[in-house]
Amino acid sequence: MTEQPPDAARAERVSAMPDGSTLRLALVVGGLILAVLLGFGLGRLGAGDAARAVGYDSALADHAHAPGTGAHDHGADQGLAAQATGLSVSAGGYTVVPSTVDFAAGRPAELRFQIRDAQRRPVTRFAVVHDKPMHVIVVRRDLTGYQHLHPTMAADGTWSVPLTLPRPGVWRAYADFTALADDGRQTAVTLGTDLVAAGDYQPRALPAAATATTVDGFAVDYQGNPQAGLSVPLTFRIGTDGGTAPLERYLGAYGHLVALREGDLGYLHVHPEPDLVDGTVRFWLTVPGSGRYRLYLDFQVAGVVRTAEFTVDVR
Ligand SMILES: [Cu+2]
Repeated sequence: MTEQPPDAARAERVSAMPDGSTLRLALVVGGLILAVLLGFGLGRLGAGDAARAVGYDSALADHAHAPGTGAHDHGADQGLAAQATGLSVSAGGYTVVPSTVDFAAGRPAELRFQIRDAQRRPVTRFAVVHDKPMHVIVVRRDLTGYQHLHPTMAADGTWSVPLTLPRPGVWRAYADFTALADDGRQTAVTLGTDLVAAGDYQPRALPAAATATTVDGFAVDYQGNPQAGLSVPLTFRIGTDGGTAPLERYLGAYGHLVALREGDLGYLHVHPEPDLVDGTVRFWLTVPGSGRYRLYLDFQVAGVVRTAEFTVDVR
């Protein structure tokens, strides 16, 4: 006996009944009503919702960029960009599997992990995005101790990078990558896993919101007003000796900006413009909702990368 799809089997049973024609009519009418209701429901979804509902992978696929291009053009996927990531060890069919999550505070160690696919196989093919196939961000639960690392991959797909967690506490490590599937499909994912440094955790309060700060003698400030659900430009100026510091490209762009959300450490992608604007570096940031966020701007001057941090209060 050949297998039939459930619908065909049901239709056959129905037509075998004495008053099959009446039932068939009822089924056809019911199906029409269902189709109308479904169409109505889909029509009510916003553009971003529709992209999430149907085209998640394809919408993300254009997130990968050729080596060194740095810039992003994401006019069409701001619904996606508005979602915080890095909240889960699994997303998009990929899972981060750390070798160990236990670290001794202040002692140099190594962070090692694999990315596994839905069949639990280690992933070994990644697209180069911002000059690197893998970006790792590490930060403590209170949003202090930010580190931006680039691990190297062994042939078996194990990534490793030296890591010191300087103070006790629970830390979050984010793996930000674009996986290449066998069929060439690209999936941009940020996965998050907690790391632990046992000891006396003394959390620090998040600094008050400010648009200016100083790091190693560089005065860094930004203009722009982040708003929930909107892609908003943030323009950073790095000042030195009364002028604008000569920024150098770092990882294919004049700056790298990461935004993390207070409360759940949600990770936001931020997209830089490729060129300086009057000596400033501009990003487009979409925050998914009100709340406080910590911004981390990596910039390079005279071959040295520094990080400027800001608290943003989005109402
Ligand atoms: Cu990176």
